[in-house]
This record gives sequence, C-alpha cells and structure tokens, in this order.
Amino acid sequence: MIKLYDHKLSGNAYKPRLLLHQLGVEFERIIVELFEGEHKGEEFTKVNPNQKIPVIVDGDFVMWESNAILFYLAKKYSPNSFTSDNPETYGHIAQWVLFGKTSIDPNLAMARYLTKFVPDHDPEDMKKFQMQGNSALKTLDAHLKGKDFLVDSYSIADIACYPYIMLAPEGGVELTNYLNIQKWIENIESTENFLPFGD
Ligand SMILES: N[C@@H](CCC(=O)N[C@@H](CS)C(=O)NCC(=O)O)C(=O)O
Repeated sequence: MIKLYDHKLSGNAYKPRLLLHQLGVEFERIIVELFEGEHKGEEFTKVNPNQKIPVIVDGDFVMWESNAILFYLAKKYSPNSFTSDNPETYGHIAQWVLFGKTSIDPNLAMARYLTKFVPDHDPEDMKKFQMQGNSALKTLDAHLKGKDFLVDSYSIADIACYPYIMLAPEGGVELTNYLNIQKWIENIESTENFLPFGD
C-alpha cells in the first residue's frame, strides 16, 4: 500500500491526499511531527533528504515535491482523468501546476504560515506576500471567467492550486472579490469523492 508522509495542517500534503482519495487508491497516512522537528531527524531524512513533507512511498518508489507527486499519481493510477494525453491540454495542466508552485504557494502559503505560526514576523514580509498573492489571484480569477476548472475538466492543475487558495483567508487574504475563484472552489468541492482539508 502507498505510504503518504503527511501532516493535517499542511496544504502541500493535502494535495496528494486529496488525489489519492479521489482516485480510490488505498494509502496509509504517516504523520510527521513537524512541530517536534521529526522531519529534520535521521530517519525521515533518509526518506526525504530535503526534509519536507509530503513524500509518497509506492513499493520501492519514493517521491517528494507535492506537485510532482500529482503528475506521478495521475499518470500511474488514472492516465485518462486528472491529466491528459493531448499535448496541448497536458501543457496547460503543467502550466497551471507550475503557476501554483511559483505564484500561489510561495505567497499565500507564506502569508498563512507567518500569520499562524510566526507571531513576531516582519509586517513588511507579510505585506509583500499578501500583495503578490493577490496579484496571482487576479490572474487566476480572470482566467476562470466562464470556466468550471482551470483546464477543460477537473485535473491535477486544480488540485495543485486549490489548497493554499482555499486557505488564503487564514493568511489575511480574503477571497470576497474573486467571484470566479469562489465558484471554482465550489466546483472542486462538488467533485466526486472530494475530501475536505481537515479530514
Ligand atoms: N515544494 C515542497 C514544499 C514542501 C513544504 O514546504 N512542506 C512543509 C509543510 S507544508 C514542510 O515540510 N515544512 C518543514 C520545513 O520546511 O522545515 C512541496 O511542494 O512539496
């Protein structure tokens, strides 16, 4: 059975957890005690030398980096859904997955992280992450006009971007003015076998 190194507050770990659940692939959750520094310990460092979650172990195959794990899982367990063999569709899925990792996560996840866990953070840092996060949200909201999902049907592009957008208010970035994003969030949460963040 696949092992997923996970933590309940991690938006990055939630991405493969959601996909595995929706794929109907059985997996075992191994909670890594981040607040106790378990990820810096010798045992976990053997699993991921980069000392971060998520990690999946699928038989002898070990893989880390949340968004890359999405590509692997979709390709292996459901090549005809969540991704695409069509080169253009596949290219656009990769585009939004990478947009998530380069424009959404570094800003919205950081604003949330500072708000929740670093009370004495520099307010200038917070301002910067919130401003850049809003700028990424504007791009995404404009793209979603008249669309149900980021690329044609529900895909790993949506799963890659959803967690830290849905959690953005925890970092002081409200979604009230992003009406297309609000509708997109509802669409994702209505997909078959959707697994909420806290579950
Ligand atoms: N780019 C990585 C980022 C992973 C990441 O930052 N994970 C956090 C939890 S959300 C973590 O393990 N943090 C521990 C640390 O950085 O010390 C991915 O997407 O998997």
